[in-house]
Amino acid sequence: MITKSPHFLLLLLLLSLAASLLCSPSYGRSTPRPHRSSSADASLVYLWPLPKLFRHGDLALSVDPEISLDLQVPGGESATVSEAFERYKDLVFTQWERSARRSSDEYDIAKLTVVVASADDTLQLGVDESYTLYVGGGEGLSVVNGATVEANTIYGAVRGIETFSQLCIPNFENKSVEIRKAPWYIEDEPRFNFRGLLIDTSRHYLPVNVIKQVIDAMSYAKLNVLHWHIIDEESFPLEVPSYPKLWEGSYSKLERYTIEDAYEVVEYAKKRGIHIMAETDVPGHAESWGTGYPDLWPSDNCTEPLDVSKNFTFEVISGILSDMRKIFPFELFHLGGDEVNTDCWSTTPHVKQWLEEQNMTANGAYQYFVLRAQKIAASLGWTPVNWEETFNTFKENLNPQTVVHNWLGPGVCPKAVAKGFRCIVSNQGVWYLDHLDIPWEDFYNSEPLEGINNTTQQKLVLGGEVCMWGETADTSDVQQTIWPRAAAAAERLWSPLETTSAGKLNTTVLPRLHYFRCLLNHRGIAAAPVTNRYARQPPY
Ligand code: CP6
Repeated sequence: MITKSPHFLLLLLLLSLAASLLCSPSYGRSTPRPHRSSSADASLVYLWPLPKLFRHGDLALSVDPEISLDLQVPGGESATVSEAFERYKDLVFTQWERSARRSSDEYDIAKLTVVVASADDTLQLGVDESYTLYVGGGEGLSVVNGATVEANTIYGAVRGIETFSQLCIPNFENKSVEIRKAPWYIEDEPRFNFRGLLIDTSRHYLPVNVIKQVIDAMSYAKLNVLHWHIIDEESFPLEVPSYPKLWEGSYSKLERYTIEDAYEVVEYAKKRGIHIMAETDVPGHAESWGTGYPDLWPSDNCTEPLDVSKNFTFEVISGILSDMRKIFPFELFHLGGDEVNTDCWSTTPHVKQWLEEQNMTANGAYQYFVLRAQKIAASLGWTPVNWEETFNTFKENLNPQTVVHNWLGPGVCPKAVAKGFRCIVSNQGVWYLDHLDIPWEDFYNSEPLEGINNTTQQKLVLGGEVCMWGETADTSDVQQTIWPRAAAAAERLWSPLETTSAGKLNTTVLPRLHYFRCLLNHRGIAAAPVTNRYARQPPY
C-alpha cells in the first residue's frame, strides 16, 4: 500500500528524472514517449552495420570485466590488436561492473581469443577486413566456453573486436555485462573497400582531438577512409616545410596543423584500420595559398584559379605534394579539380597572352593544369582522385588511372565505369551531411551501384563517401551533424545488398539505428537523435 508521502513524491521525481536521462534506444528527442523499462525488441539483432552472415541461439552469457586477450599471431605480438582490445574493454565495462567483479571462473566468457594469420600492418585499399566471430559456440553453435575472432589481417581482427563489443550489453539488474542470444556464429566482410567520410578543415578549423574523435566514431560504424579536405580558398591550415609561408593563409596561429599533427592523425587512424585520403584542391578552391605567396594569384582581382601560366605555381604544388607524401601513405591522393571558373584567366593580360602563345582555350588550360598536377602526384607514387567535373569536361583525355569522384547528383559513375575509370559515389542529393534536410533514410537507401548492371563495371566502383563540408559546421556541432546519418550510409557500404535493400526501414532498420546512435552517445560521441527531421519537417 503506497501513500502519497513527501518521500514518495521525491522518489517519483527522482525516478522520472532518471528515466528521462536514460538514453532509450527506441526514441529520438523529437518523438518523446513514456519511458518503458525495456525498449529493446528481443527479435532484433542490435548490430550496426549488420554482418554478412550470422546465426545465434537464445542464451545469456556473462562476460568478465577483466576479460583477457589470447592473441595468436605470427611473431606473437600486434600492438594494433592488443591496443584495440584494451580500448574496447574500456568502452564496454564501466566502474559499475568492475566494482562487482567476481572471480574469473564465475563468468561464461573470461577470455577473447584472437587468431590472426599475419602480423603485417600494411594498410592499403582493399586490405582484407574479413573476420569470423564465435561466441560460446563453434560453427554448429554448440555451447563451449569463450569467444574467438579469426581474421586474415590485423585490420580484420579490429573489425571483429568491434562487433564483439557491440554484442556486449550491460545488465543493470546484476551489475554485469552479458552477451544475449548466444551462442553466436558470425562471418563478415565489407561489400565495398572504400567507405568514406569527408571533413573540411579549411572553412572551419577542427582541432586534432576533434578529428581523432571523428575517427573513433568511424571505427564504430566500420567506415574506413577519412577524406581530409585540409585546404580550400578560405584557409590554409597545414604546415608545408618547402613553402613555409603557405600557412600564413590560416585563420590564426592556433588554427594550424604542424607536420607532426598531421602525422599523428594518420597514425591514430591506422591503428583503427582507417586510411587518410588527403586533398589538395587545384586549380580552383585555392585562394588562401596566395596569402603567403601572392604570385600564385593571376592578379589582385583574379585570385582564383591559381595562375596556370607560371612555372612557380607547379613548383609550389610539387613542394606541397612532396611534403605531404612523407605524411600520407595511402595510395589515393585527391587533387580536387571541381568548380573551376576560368573566366578571369582570359581577362588577365599575362595569362591571356600565355594562353595565346600556347594556343590553348581557357578550358584547355584547365585540362593542362589538372593533368600536370596529376603527373606530380603520380611521380610521387600516388593514384590521383579528381572531382567529377574533370571527367565531365575532359572525357577520354583524363589519365585512365584517375579515380572519378562523383558529387553532382546521380549518373556520373555509370558513365565513368563504362569508360573504364574507377569511381567513388558522393551524390550531393543524398550523401551531403551539411544538407541538414536530407533524412537518414536517403543516406541509407542510396545505392552506389545504381544504374550499373555489368559486373566488370560494378567492380570499378570503389565505394562511397559521405561529405561533411565545413561552411556551416565547426567543433560545436560537427559530430551531431555527421552522426547518426553517416552511419546509415556506413551500413549501405558494409552490409550485403540483400540486407540493405530489403526495405522495412521503420521496423527492422530504424530500431537498430536508434540503438547504434545510443551506443555512440554511450561512447562519448555527440550523435543526434535519429528522428530529427532537421528542416524538412512540417511546416517547411
Ligand atoms: N568545396 C569544395 C565545397 C563544395 C565542393 N568543393 C561543395 C559544393 C556544393 C555543395 C557542397 C559542397 N564546399 N572544394 C564541391 C565538391 Cl552543395
